[in-house]
This record gives sequence, structure tokens and C-alpha cells, in this order.
Amino acid sequence: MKLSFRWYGRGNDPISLDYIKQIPGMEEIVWALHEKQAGELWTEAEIKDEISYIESKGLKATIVESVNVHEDIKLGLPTRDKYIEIYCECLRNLAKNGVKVVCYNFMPIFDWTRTDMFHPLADGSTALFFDRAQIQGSDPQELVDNVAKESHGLTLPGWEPERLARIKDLFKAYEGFTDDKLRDNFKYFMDAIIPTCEEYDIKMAIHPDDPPFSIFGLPRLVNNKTNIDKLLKANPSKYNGLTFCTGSLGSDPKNDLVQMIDNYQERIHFMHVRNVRVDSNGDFSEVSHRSQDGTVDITGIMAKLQSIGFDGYLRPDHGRHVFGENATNTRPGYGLYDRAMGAMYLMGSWDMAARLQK
Ligand code: CS2
Ligand code: MN
Repeated sequence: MKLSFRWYGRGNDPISLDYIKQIPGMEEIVWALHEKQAGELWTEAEIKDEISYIESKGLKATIVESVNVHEDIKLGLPTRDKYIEIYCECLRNLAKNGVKVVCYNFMPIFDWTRTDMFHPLADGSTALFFDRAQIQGSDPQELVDNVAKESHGLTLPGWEPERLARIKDLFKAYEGFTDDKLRDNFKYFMDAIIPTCEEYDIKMAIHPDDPPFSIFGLPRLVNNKTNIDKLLKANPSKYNGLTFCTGSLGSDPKNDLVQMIDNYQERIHFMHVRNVRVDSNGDFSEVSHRSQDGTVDITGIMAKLQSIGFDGYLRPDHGRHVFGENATNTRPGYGLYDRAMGAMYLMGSWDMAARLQK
């Protein structure tokens, strides 16, 4: 298992690599060229520059999250071939510089969605929160405005202002779109890029839909066993793999995460490990990584990963905002302290599972 930590880049992330390096066992930085829009080329010079900065701090840079997929590819528009060619060029440029895995998602319009970024928890910290009733009764534009307000200029992944400016047109474009239609477009994309992935040995790891159910009537592809089975079958290469995000999939209590990890083991290239507490009405709150604090069996997941000899990348996912982190100094979900504590909880579970196995 390679322990990793997401970082948003120089001048864009308030947390320094020097701090991240001090987390015990930390090996890899999960990075991206965050200023790039979906469909833009990542040049070799830009890639080399970012990787050499990360390496100068004694950390590795062999995993990227995310190279975003242009909406025309998801929609299956005639312009998709042009964007697929650029995507392949990005993959070649990344692979030539040592990148082994690319995390991405195939969610229409929105990346992850929450209704509240700084929801108070009983311990005095705050965390991301999803209120089902609020989403059902709301206009997507309200959600967009709310996210912009609460993120205080720290651009959130998947919520880039350029993309959200087109929200009304995008909703129109997805009118009547079914899960099957989105899956066909996914297959077209995969079939087109997998030969490049295989030739250059760079694996794709799709992130689950978050939340793992439809919102605003938009289709879903990566939210439960039935759909993940279809997705992996759509192109059977192991380069068509998964980012297994326990917080996203765990927001639907029907998903048996330990069982799913067992099923998909060869196809899981990246683990996002995070806990959520799902309420009886389906609302959910992010919580600390500790098993007892939420409804996700974190220690069971770590024990399963240990028993299958998982050797992919793993990172603590979102954390709570603690120790003075708040809306003015922290990107929602991406503070330093709770993710660092999470990393240690995960490492502790991992090491103990190894020891008990002997
Ligand atoms: C991430 C996602 O912050 C998060 O919730 O897990 O934004 C993830 O990076 C993307 O969905 C992957 O493209
Ligand atoms: Mn995740």
C-alpha cells in the first residue's frame, strides 16, 4: 500500500509539502494541474515542473487526481473525438514522466455534491454535510451559488466557475439522458483510450458518483455493485479500473464495501478511505476516519485490504475542519489536521492487521 495525500499545488493550497512530509509513512502526493480546464492539454514541460517540485520535497508524484473529462465526451457529442485525442496526449505526457495511475470521474455536470460545507458536529468541529430534502426542493443554481459563497475563493475540484457558468445549458443537454446512454458514452471513451493506457502502462481509476444516487434527475454509473459490474465489463482491461471511495459508496448503506473490495480487487488502483455517518432519513455527514464515529467499517476495510495484499495507492479522503480550521483558511474537506489524523488511523489499522495476520 502506498500512503498518499492530496495537494492542490503551489499558491493554490494553504498547506505546504513540508508539513505533509511530516505525516509518518507518507510517500506520495496526489497532484494535478488544477488550473487546467477539462479538455485542455497538459504539456510535458508543465508536468515535469510540478513533479520536480514535489520530488524536491522528498515525496513521489506518480498518481494524479484528476484529469477531468470534457462534458462533450460524457454527452457523446461529435466533438468528443477531438477531446479524446487531447486526453490521450495528456496520458502519454504523464506516463513519460512516471505517472502510473489517473483518477477521474464520469459524473454529469457536477463532481461531488453537498448542501453544507461547514456543518457543526457534536465535538465542535465542522464537516461536509448532505441534506436530501434540501436537494430535492432546490434549484441547481442555488447549490452552485452556495458552494461559491462557502468556498471563499478556494476553487473546489469539479466546481470551477468556468464550468458552472454554463449550468443551464448543461442541464438542457442532459434532458432525457438515461444511465444506459451515459454508459455507452463511457464505453466509447474507454475503448478509445485503453490502447494508449496499455501501451504506456498508465491505469485509469474512475471515482464513484458522490452522492451514490441520482440528484436533479441526472444519470449515475458508479454507485453500486450492479452498475460497477457493468462498468468494468464495458471494457475488461485492468487499465479500466476503480478509485474505491468508501465515503462515496458508503453513503448508500446498502453497499457492502468489504465484499465489494474483495470482488474488485484486481481492478482497484486507488483507495479513498473516509467515514460518513448516514442518518435514518438518508442525510449524511462526513465524520472522523474512526470506525465508531460513522457507519463505514473502516477497520474492516483496512483488514480486507491487508488480507488481499493491496499494493495500490491509498489516501485519507476528506477530513473535518478542526483546531481552528474554518471557512476563511481551509478548502472544504481538505484541511491538514483531520486528514493527518486519518492517515495515522489508517496506518495503525493497516499495521495491526498485518501483525495479526502473521
Ligand atoms: C474527490 C472528488 O474531493 C472529492 O470529493 O474525491 O472530487 C474526486 O477528486 C473526483 O470525483 C475525481 O475526479
Ligand atoms: Mn473520494
